[in-house]
Amino acid sequence: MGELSIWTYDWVPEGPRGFVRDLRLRWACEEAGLDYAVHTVPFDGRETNHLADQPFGQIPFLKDHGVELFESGAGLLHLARKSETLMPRDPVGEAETLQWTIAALNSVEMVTVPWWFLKLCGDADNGLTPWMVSRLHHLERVLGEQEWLAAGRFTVADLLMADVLRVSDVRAFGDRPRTEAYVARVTGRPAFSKARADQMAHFEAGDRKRAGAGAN
Ligand SMILES: N[C@@H](CCC(=O)N[C@@H](CS)C(=O)NCC(=O)O)C(=O)O
Repeated sequence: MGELSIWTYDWVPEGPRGFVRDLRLRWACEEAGLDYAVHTVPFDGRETNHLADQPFGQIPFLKDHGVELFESGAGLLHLARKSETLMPRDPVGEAETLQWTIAALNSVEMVTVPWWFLKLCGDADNGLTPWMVSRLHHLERVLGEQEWLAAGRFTVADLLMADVLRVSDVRAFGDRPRTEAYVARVTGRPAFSKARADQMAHFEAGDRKRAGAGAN
C-alpha cells in the first residue's frame, strides 16, 4: 500500500478507548506532521483474522510504502527515523532516545502491564507491586534531574514513557510529583489531544456501524 497507514481494530469496548496502542502511532505522526491513514481489522475474530500482519492477533501495526511493522515500539522507531522532531540526528541524542524508548518498553511497561492485568483480575496489591514501585521510584529521581528523558528535549522516548505512565492506576501508589508533572507536560501536547480525540471518534464510529449492522 503506497501510503503510511496505521492499523487498529474497527471497534473495541469502551474500557480501553483512549488507551489502545494505535494512539502511540497516531500521536507520533501528529507530532511529526506526517500524513497517515487509519485502517482497520475486525475486533471480532481478532485471534486469527490478521495473523499475517500481527502474529499475536493484536494491534497496532503499520504499513509504509512496503515496510510492514508490528509492535508499537518498532512502529514508533520507524516513524522517528522519518522525523527529527521525534529523534535527534546527532549520535548521542539518537542513542539516548533509543535507550529510553527501550527502557519505557522493557523496564517500565514490562512490569506495569502485568501489574495492571493482575489488578484487573481483582488482585490490586499483588506481588508485582514492589517491583513496579521500585521502577517508578527511580524514574522519579531521573525526572528530578532532567525535564526530558533524552537529548534535553522532547523525543519519541517521552511520548512512549508518558503513554505507559498515563494509566493512572499505575501511579496510584506513592507520591511522585515530578512524574505527575512529567505525564501532565507530555500529554499536554496538542498532538496527544488530537490523537486521543481521533481514536475516541474512530471507536464511536465503530459503535454506529455495529448498531447499523445489528439493525439490518
Ligand atoms: N507489545 C504490543 C502490545 C500490543 C497490544 O497489547 N495490543 C492490544 C491493544 S492496545 C491488543 O491488541 N489487544 C487485544 C488482544 O490482545 O486480544 C505492542 O506494543 O504493539
